[in-house]
Amino acid sequence: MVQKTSLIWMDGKLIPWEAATVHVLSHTIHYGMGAFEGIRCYKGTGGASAVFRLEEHVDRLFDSALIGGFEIPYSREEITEAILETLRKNGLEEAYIRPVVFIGAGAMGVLFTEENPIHVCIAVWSWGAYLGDEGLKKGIRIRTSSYNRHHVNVMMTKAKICGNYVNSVLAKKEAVETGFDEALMLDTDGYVAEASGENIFIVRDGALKTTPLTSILPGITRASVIALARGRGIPVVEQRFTRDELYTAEEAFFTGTAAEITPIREADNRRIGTGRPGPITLDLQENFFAVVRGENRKYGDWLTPL
Ligand code: PPE
Repeated sequence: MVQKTSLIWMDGKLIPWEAATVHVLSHTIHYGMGAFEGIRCYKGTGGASAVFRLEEHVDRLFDSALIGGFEIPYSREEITEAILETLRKNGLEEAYIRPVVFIGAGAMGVLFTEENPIHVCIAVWSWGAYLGDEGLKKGIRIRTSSYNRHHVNVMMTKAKICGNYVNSVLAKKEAVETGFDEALMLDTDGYVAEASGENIFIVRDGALKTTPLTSILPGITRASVIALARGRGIPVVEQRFTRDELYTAEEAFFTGTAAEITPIREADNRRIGTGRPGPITLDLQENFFAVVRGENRKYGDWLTPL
């Protein structure tokens, strides 16, 4: 169960956790139009906490709203400040941050109108390793989902729209119920797309390969890993690949705010590489955690101090 904190920011003010409730006729509950973000705040090695790539996450939230065709009734600066205030007032040094913008009660029917207010909430909580401590350390087992990832003209895949996640819920549930840790989702042409809540990388001949920004969410961790790898002299290509190319890869891993960098040790019951996190995955993991904890000045501008 999610660990309760004392306060949630709702429509401009911090209110008690229990008071952050919504009306059952909120449009988003029925039809799924809304947008959210997932952001992490880490405690730095020096003791001070900082939010990782806050500006990029706030920008993506506004992009999602623009794509969805609704307007966030606050500025980027106000949302940024609200996130920092919610963290400070809850006294969390490390947290997962969940801003959600949703369409409230008013008009019913698919079409929302000016009668439906746009609400914004920001909750924070402690969230450890998304796929378990052991998964983060030793790698996870994944299966190809029977569900495809969205076609680009069925859902707006560049947006983190609430309803897009019905597809993720179906895939994740199927994967877990059949004994796997996570679902690998193919695009509608049959190429590897992403996971239910993560982007994917494979390693071949010492180089990284990741899905191009076609039908996938443009992950901020993905972009960070590409920059980190290139900074360490590891070549990266953004190119479609098939599931058999994943099977024969030397290494593979998922990236995401929640999942961070999680190694994949097995796909569809086939061992990847040695079946243990490989050297490139471990190197990137180590460097990623050094960056988020403020140990690498080169990427200091990715951190917003609390
Ligand atoms: N693809 C999808 C579909 C996705 O949901 C995420 C984040 C990513 C890729 C990686 O994006 P980024 O976080 O910017 O690197 N998934 C979020 C929600 C997870 C959840 O279960 O809730 C997250 O990691 O916060």
